[in-house]
Amino acid sequence: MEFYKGIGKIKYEGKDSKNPLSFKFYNPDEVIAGKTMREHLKFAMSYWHTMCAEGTDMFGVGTIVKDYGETDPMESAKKKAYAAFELMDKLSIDYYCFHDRDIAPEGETLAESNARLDVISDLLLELQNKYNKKVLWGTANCFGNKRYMHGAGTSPNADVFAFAAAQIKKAVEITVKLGGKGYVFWGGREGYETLLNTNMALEQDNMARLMRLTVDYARSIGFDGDFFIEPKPKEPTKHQYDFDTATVLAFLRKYGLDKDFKMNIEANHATLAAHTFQHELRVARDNNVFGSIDANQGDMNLGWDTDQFPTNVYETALCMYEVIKAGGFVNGGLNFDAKTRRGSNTSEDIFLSYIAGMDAFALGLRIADKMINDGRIDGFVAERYASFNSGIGKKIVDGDVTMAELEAYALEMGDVTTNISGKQEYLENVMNQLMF
Ligand code: XUL
Ligand code: CO
Repeated sequence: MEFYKGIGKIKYEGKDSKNPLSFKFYNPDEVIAGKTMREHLKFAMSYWHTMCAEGTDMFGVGTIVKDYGETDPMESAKKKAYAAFELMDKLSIDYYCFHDRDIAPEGETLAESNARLDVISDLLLELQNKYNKKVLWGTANCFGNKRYMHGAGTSPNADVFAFAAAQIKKAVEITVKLGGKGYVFWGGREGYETLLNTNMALEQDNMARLMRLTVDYARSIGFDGDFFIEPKPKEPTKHQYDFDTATVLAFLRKYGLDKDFKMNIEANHATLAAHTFQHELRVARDNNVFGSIDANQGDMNLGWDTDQFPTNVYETALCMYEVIKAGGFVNGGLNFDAKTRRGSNTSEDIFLSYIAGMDAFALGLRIADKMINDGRIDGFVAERYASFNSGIGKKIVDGDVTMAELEAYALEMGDVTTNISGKQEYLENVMNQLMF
């Protein structure tokens, strides 16, 4: 059965093509800086948005039906799996990401939910082999069900903690079964609405306990991939504990979890935290915890997570610059945690959206490679800090100087006489020259 009728395999046709169902910039097998674009970008489909989300919002029902012609939820889940692989095949997307409840609907009991996951994961494994596709990462949806109204790992209710642990245990098992090399913790409702009813210290200690239990269990069943933590400052809770990369790093280090976790940086989460996407990537790279990316973009006029498909090439270029500088993806990749607008409600729109996102990142990769080969930006930064390569600067860096020696040096100088320009506008113009 074909789900996306009338849409064939999307091909690279180059930048002058007017065919909407073609790639203009993403040429999977083209080699850039020693690797194919496919290897650099490691695109992944998000199961929840693409296969499940029907365009509902706070004010209205869905605008696109995704039951795939079935009324029984398990039959619909099976069709969803077939449709997912047809879509990935047609778009040349090699990976997918899922929450447990995206692939198999929750049952009346945990045992029933687990049995459903067993059935669907058998089918997914069969389809992965048939189409040569892989899981990028798996995760557990510990936020949708009403039992998680006060959080999961940070719930004040120990029964909820236990239930979440059981759900995560199974999600890890399914991820391992499907060969996933990543497991994500996004703090669904791990945060608070008001401190008047919250024991923040206990909640954070408990979250760390849940993460430690998960890591130890996953390693015991042979998971050798990365755990990713996905920062977000707010939404759904007023204050999410995993506010941004710097906050998460402090948390991981406090609880001794920093060896097992890397970051999954989402563009729209960065901007919600009043950071740029590049800032979050840079903090991760500088601290050796860059792992994976949830590729999307927000709307700067709105204060929430709009999860739009990324089309801003300035952002994708600076993102891919950070990715290349970080040494590229290892177990991570570019997961399109993005959805079509509610008004873009056809299957064709889903394809057009992925094409837009993939082309934007392909352009980003091409430009990042140009930035690095051009060398002006890197050269400028190196030169800007050259005072630390010799003399007093080198002594500071080497830890080879005392406060008294620095004072003697400053007294001798009398005052600082030179400070070179930061040339921001010049560098922004270099970016434009490289981009256009
Ligand atoms: C929510 C979000 C999640 C995670 C996975 O903002 O980004 O979809 O990526 O749970
Ligand atoms: Co995300």
